[in-house]
Amino acid sequence: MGAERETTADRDTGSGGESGSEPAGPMQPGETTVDQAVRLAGLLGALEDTTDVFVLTHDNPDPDAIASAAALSFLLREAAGVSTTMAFGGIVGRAENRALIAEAGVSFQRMGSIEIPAGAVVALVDTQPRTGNNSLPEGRIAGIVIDHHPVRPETAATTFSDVRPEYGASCSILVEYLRAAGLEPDRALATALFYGIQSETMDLGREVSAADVEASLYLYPRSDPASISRIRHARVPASYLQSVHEALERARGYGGVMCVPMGRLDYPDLGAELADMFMRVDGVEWAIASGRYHDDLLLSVRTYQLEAHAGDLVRQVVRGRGSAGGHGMLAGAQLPLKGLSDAEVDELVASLFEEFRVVLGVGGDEGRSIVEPRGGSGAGPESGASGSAEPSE
Ligand SMILES: [Mn+2]
Repeated sequence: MGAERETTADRDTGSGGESGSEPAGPMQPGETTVDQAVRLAGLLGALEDTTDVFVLTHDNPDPDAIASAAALSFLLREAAGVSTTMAFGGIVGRAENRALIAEAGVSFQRMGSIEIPAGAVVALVDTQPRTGNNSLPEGRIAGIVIDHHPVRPETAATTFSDVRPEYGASCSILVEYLRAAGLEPDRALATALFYGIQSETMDLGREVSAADVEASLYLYPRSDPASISRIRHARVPASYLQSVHEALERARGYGGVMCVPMGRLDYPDLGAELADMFMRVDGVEWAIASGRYHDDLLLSVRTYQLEAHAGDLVRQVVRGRGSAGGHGMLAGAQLPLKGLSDAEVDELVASLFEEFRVVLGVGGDEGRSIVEPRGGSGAGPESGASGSAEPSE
């Protein structure tokens, strides 16, 4: 249990433990008032007489984490007059997420290049202490935790925690705080929060609660549609298509299970992005992508099966070999590879996928390819048998 950690690669950086301590059901539309006022008072009370708050998200933050951090920062500055610093470990790789940061006009410090000031209250958003997917230093206690992953026992040590596993996005929790505080998000923040919820819930189609819908309806008229469009349709480097190409070649389907063992990843959340891509294929119920980033093997798992407990499945397969976590329909894991030879890494990857297939009850065969080499007869476009190979245009 102590070794259990979450992936840093996924938007689904969930936590291990059981859900269940904090609040009951999702808040219904219009019900924001009493409970939320109490929570707001608790949150502000956790600041005591600090003037400095250090807002930390999980490593390699996704849109939900980025926008939630920006919202909490805004809330604490406006409602408590404190100064805030936002930070994360790892990198933001995905084109949409980079665009989000640019559009939101927010700036984050990178852990490793900055120390948390001794007197600052640390606020964790979209993650919890000791999950392994954030850069909260050993021994440092978080004062504030706001998250929607299953509650971790370590979270009990914080001065103020608000963990709502039934919510689809942390952003939706933050929206309730802003509303309770009577703070109107500006256009850029409303845009970021709106996009954070849509991205995390697959446009309100995955692990969504009434609160996520309500928050989205509140945010959309306050957001900038053109800005959302620039985020959604962010330009990608050509190398992204190279990765997609590689993924298409490597992917194997076994019944409704798509396995995508990648080599090295250009950035940590690429595996999650590719798993999402394969979930669009007809008949696919599960997508599992793996890839190496630095000295870790990252796994991303997606399913359409609402009660599938993807997080439990990944923990079961990974066991003592790394850390794993997630929600019901999306999960991830991280396995250290340091010291392993390339052959040993290949072996590990093969055995992980084999175990996934066994647990999911699909094929011992070689699986089916997703793409076939063009033109079985060798009549590809480059087979310039005839004289003039020059294209005439
Ligand atoms: Mn989240």
